[in-house]
Amino acid sequence: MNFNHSNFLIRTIIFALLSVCLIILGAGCEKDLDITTFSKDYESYVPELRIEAVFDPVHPENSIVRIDRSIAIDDTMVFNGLDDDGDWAPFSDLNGNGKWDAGEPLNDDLGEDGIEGQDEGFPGRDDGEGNGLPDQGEPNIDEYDEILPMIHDTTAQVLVTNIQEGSPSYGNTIVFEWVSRADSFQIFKYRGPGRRNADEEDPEVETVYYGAYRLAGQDTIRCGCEYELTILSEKFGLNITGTTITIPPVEFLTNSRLFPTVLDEDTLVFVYGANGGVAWQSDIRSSVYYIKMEKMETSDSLVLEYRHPAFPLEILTSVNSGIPVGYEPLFSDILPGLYKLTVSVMNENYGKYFYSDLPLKDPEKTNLRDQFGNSVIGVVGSIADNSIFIRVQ
Ligand SMILES: [Ca+2]
Ligand SMILES: [Ca+2]
Ligand SMILES: [Ca+2]
Ligand SMILES: [Ca+2]
Repeated sequence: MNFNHSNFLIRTIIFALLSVCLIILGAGCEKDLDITTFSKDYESYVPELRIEAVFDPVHPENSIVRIDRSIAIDDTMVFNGLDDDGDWAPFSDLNGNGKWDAGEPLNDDLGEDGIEGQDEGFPGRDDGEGNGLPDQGEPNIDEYDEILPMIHDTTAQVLVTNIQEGSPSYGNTIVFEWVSRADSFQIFKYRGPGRRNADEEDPEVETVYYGAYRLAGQDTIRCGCEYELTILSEKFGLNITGTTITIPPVEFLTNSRLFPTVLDEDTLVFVYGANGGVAWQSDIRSSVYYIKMEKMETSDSLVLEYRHPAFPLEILTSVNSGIPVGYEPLFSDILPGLYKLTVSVMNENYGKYFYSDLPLKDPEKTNLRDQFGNSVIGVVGSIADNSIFIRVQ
């Protein structure tokens, strides 16, 4: 689930940044000017709610509703330049003289550019570097751990009602409850002299948790049902609704006339060095696929090989009576071994939101509306996954 949610915060902030940038561009300024010079121009920026509700009928417990507010770059409540969670590390004063000397590790005390001064002949130290104090721009200052809790809306009511007539749970309303560590994503930190040659350095990987609303109680999200999401936000005075139909996972086409394959129990078998591929068909309402290829290093360890979005292929779909068909080529350079291919399929609503260049509040991009009929940034949609094992030998 992480691929979509990990970008959520980033996109929320980028949205805020873009809003600010547009205002600044409108003021005709140069990029080097201090952004605070224009604080009057964007002090009227009003934070908005951004909602991402994604139902997973295959693993209902993975269904998630994120409710955050967008923020402006000058939001000094959120970006306060302080180390609010106490994980910032000053330089190591190895000789105990109370000041930073050449050769002493700077740790997080890298100055406002967040880069070590003498790195690759970079001229001198910048403001705040090695001063023993936390400064804005340094690692572990205003980082995700600190700012995420400040942008989450933890107080909303989140209700999901099955509005699919004939469904066993028609009319039932499911409650989603706030969970402070609902999911996580990973960030890669590049430190030290190799920072600008990131490819050469092994990054430090940090897991960042964020809060969201999760399924509570016994009821579940089903497949092929229409749901209405209702979000009551007292904080924003909004009553937001949207509907979506959950769609089933893809069905792999093994040994079909079009895609003859060798299937050994549940595993597709390919010959090393030969080109091949895996095909699947999916619900008529599918829009975007997301492919994840992992290698099984040991019996319980999967290592990500690659992942990317994909789309139904028109030609294959037309020869499949209009039922969407997707295809993932397996190239001849895939080394022998056991792999797991996971195909996630997004329904129309989620696909439009996830993969479109439209502005965030375009009524085509978001299917959420407030009580006044205005578009709300975000989506209610569904995603379902299915996996198949592949042996290259
Ligand atoms: Ca010293
Ligand atoms: Ca400092
Ligand atoms: Ca911190
Ligand atoms: Ca802070």
